[in-house]
Amino acid sequence: MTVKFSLETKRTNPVAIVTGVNGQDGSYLAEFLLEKGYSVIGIVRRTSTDNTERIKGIVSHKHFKLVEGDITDSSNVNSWISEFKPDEFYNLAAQSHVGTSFKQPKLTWRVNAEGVVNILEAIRNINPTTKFYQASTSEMFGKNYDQKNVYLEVEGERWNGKVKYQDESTVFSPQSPYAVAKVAAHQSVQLYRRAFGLHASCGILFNHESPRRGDQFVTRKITKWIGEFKKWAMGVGYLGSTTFNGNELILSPDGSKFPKLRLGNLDAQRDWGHAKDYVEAMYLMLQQEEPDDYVIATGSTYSVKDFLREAFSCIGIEDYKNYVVQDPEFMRPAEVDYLLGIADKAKEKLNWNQKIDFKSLVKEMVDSDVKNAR
Ligand code: NAP
Ligand code: G4F
Repeated sequence: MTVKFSLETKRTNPVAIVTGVNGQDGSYLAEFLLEKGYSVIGIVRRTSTDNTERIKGIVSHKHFKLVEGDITDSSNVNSWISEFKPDEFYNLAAQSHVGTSFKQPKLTWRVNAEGVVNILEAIRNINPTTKFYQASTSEMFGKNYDQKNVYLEVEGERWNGKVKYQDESTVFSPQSPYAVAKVAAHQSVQLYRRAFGLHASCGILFNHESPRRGDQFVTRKITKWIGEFKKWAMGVGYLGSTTFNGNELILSPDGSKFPKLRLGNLDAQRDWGHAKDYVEAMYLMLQQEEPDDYVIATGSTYSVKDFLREAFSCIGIEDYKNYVVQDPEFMRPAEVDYLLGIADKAKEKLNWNQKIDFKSLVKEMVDSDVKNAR
């Protein structure tokens, strides 16, 4: 029996609006909140084809309601706040691809900056007790970092040196239209907190991934390619007897061809965590008495090359180099070279901790793409 969603539940359950609910983070957050007993209103944009793949497990949950909408339409945003009077509002909607933001800067600005002001205004004017979460990002740091001396003992050896890192006090230096818009949104949230007393917080989240990651982001692009490559190679039973030729892999002896993996900058370093861990931090921020901003990160950094090495090793290939081609199409006009976040504030104040490490994350993504390869 399907039980119809009803806001009667509001009397007993807290109500949360989640924008971008069909995105990677939105889908995990909605599941997390439903498990905590929330009623969740998930906002999706109208599209001509079904875009609810990531939330198929919850769409018919009795405390979940899917609402069509767009954060760039302020009348639309106002109507959600008036109708649902949410206790919490998680804004995860964004044009979230940094590379695309160089090609569509104005759209990125409208969604990632103006869209956030639409929500802040709606909360301020209609239901100022709604607590607000904004999805800020480590991209805001751009090329900037701080440095500190660290003393470590590694396998009995003492090591001391400087570590480059970003935390809540590192100065922003955005390197893309995406990051410029996110800084504007971040500072708008801080302003509405100071000026109007809103309970509005920003999570400065470093990169986080999962099998649900969009396939244009580098980690998923790699693991999806590996899944399809493995299927192709296994299909004719010759994994390991591939020859390398320009842009293609050729399987001997049947001669079938498969395009190599085309990537951009392989030297960029990222602090990669798991999305499931990170949505818990979003929730914790809104449970605090006082609103604030927090870095959420693992404290470790890996290059795209490191990710390639780890991911290819999951299917028994020790040297990825013959399988990858560098393509200028995927290089960015300006790059963020290095990210390593220190989440000490979140650990201390939110009691948040990362549970899934880099190796397990990569393995989970490769296994999932190998299993689901078409
Ligand atoms: P994602 O998978 O790309 O999800 C973004 C969602 O926003 C999608 O559901 C998209 O809908 C929706 N959206 C886009 N424009 C919209 C609009 N105008 N109105 C309403 N919805 C709109 O991104 P994600 O990885 O889950 O990230 C969630 C948020 O965290 C984003 O704000 C992102 O910028 C930020 N962030 C992500 C990371 C990360 O590493 N994942 C790190 C820091 C911050 P469609 O499906 O229709 O496109
Ligand atoms: O996976 P990416 O596209 O993620 P990026 O640019 O770091 O942005 C992601 O994380 C941010 C948090 O820091 C979020 F705010 C943002 O919404 C998004 O979720 O690229 C990672 C690195 C970059 O240096 C890029 O230049 O990988 C490099 N890269 C190399 N080849 C590539 C490719 N990136 C993509 N997308 N595709 C490539 O072929």
